[in-house]
Amino acid sequence: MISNADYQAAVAALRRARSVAMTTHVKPDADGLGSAAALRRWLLDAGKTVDVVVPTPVSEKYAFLDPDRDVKVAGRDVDLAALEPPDLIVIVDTAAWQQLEGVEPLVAESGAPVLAIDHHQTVDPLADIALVDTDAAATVVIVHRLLMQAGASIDEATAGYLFAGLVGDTDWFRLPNVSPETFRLAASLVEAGANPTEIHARLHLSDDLAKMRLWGRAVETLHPALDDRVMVMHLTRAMFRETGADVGDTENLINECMRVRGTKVGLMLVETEGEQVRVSLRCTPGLNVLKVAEQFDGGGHTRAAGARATGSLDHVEAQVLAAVEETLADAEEPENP
Ligand SMILES: [Mn+2]
Repeated sequence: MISNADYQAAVAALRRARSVAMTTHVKPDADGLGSAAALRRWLLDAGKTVDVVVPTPVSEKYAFLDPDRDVKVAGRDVDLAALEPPDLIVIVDTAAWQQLEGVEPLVAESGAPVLAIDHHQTVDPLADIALVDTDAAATVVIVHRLLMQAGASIDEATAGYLFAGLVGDTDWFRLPNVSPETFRLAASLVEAGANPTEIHARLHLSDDLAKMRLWGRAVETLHPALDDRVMVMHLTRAMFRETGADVGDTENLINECMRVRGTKVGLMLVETEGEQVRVSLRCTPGLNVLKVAEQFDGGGHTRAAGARATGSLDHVEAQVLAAVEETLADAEEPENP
């Protein structure tokens, strides 16, 4: 829960700042970009200077969340060392250093106060003001509350940005993070002009063939582990090379693991540069894969978490499965009387 006083403090900090730099996590998603776009629109309206700098490139399907083509990628479009220090830094949809690789200098070295708006479990002490509500289905839910507190009006564009974040993080209201509040917010955003059909088409009917081919290759690697309770997927560097797909094309791919009947834990392993492997985990209700990710210095949510590890795919798989087995055993332990 976030207190009213916290919202007031955040609104006051935003009002005070003449220049604001905003950022979100690596592999920016609809929630992070939608949150940033909504806040940016409000701040620009108030006559402020706003820079949105993200750690890694933005997938083309999210271009509608950056209509002015204003979002810059750190290191590629902007040299953080040369950036004029802003009056305030706003981080949306993460509060974890690990998710900010590439924009740490902005957050750590500019000397400006930091406002973090997030709904993830992992909260590093990086913010002066933290609006963190792990019960919120998406960061846009918190951003919407903040805009309401500030007396901002939700116009058609802003409604679309917030709606995109909401459906992105709830997978179109299918995940257990939804509540009556989620649907009430969705209804009010549609009333304000958000167009679900159009947003669905932008987000989901815009894949390129390279991505579809990568997904086909990835699905072929699916194999069960730990008595069929875990479904594992491997992505090698060669698959990216051969299909022409990029890492951004793996977003939501892990959900394919969970489609196999009886699967309790989905594990996707992606080979990246060097001997690095990106580990993504999903699980059914009642299990906790965040505990697994944390053993590898990762983070996320109870049922959707991630980390990085070093070694071959098979080596990392064995290590992660050992941790998953503990989690499964914990969950199966009978409750104490
Ligand atoms: Mn989110």
